[in-house]
Amino acid sequence: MRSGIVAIVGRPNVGKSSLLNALVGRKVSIVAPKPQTTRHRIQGVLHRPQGQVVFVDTPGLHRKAARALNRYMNEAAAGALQDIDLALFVVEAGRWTDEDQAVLERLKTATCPVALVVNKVDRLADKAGLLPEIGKLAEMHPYAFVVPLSAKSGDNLEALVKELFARVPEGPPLYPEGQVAGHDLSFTVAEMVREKLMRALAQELPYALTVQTDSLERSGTLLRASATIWVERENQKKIVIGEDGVMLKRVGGAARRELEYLIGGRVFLQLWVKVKENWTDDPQALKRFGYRNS
Ligand SMILES: Nc1nc2c(ncn2[C@@H]2O[C@H](COP(=O)(O)OP(=O)(O)OP(=O)(O)O)[C@@H](O)[C@H]2O)c(=O)[nH]1
Ligand SMILES: [Mg+2]
Repeated sequence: MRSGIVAIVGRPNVGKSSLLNALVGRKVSIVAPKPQTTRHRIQGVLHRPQGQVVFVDTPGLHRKAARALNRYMNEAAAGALQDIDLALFVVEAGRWTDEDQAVLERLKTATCPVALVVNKVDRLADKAGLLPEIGKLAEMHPYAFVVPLSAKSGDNLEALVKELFARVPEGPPLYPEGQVAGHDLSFTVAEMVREKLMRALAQELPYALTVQTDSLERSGTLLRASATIWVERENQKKIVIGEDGVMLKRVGGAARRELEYLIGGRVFLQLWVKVKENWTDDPQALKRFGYRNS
């Protein structure tokens, strides 16, 4: 049996979480079109007859980290590079930015081998440019291997899985058979609500909120959950609730439906909105809301 730990790193929005979900075959990490969606290290497990790969999805490494929440996210991502077998550096096909360069500089100091994943190849209008692009990217660092793929369509995903199992060491499984996510249902509920908020709310508001599950109660196939959406100001609370509660209903409905699909049972979800001023830059509040590195 083979087993190993593989961290998925890169700048925000390149498709790290999408890749994790595609690899493990289930949504264990939330995905949104906006950058800085993932805020924690998220583990997902790929089970195959030949062994197990534990992936660690990470927040996108970013440079303008003025607030304590952003510093936490960057630390969470950088901290994932320790004690692992391989780092997957994810970039977007046809797009190399200064932020990608900054991630590469950081990876050059890592002690683990680094492989390059060129994601979103489905978006390329001109596929003929891909091969020369890969050639150029491959020259930038002695990567363990380079795989172009699409996390969205699944194109070439198996090539990556094959490379991974060729590199992870022999060892006992790290997770019990059948367990795909490293976190519990309480975290899933909070993240699902946050994903729907990220998708429903415009501009900056998603960055000013966090979600905490307050209670979970399972009876048979029914799950009763209650969660609080924390924002920084009263006017943000108004927007999250919406006129006549329309926004909150929409977000709650979307989260409930996906949770029902996930657990294969009925979900009763109650949402509250509260204000904690300036929480994104308040170390005490961050800890209280579960943003703890160590
Ligand atoms: N066309 C296309 N879109 C993709 C692909 N992979 C991811 N996306 C989209 O890219 C956006 C960002 O995806 P995420 O998986 O959330 O990206 P991320 O790197 O985890 O982002 P952060 O958590 O913010 O760092 C979403 O809109 C995805 O649907 C892909 O292979 N092809
Ligand atoms: Mg992500």
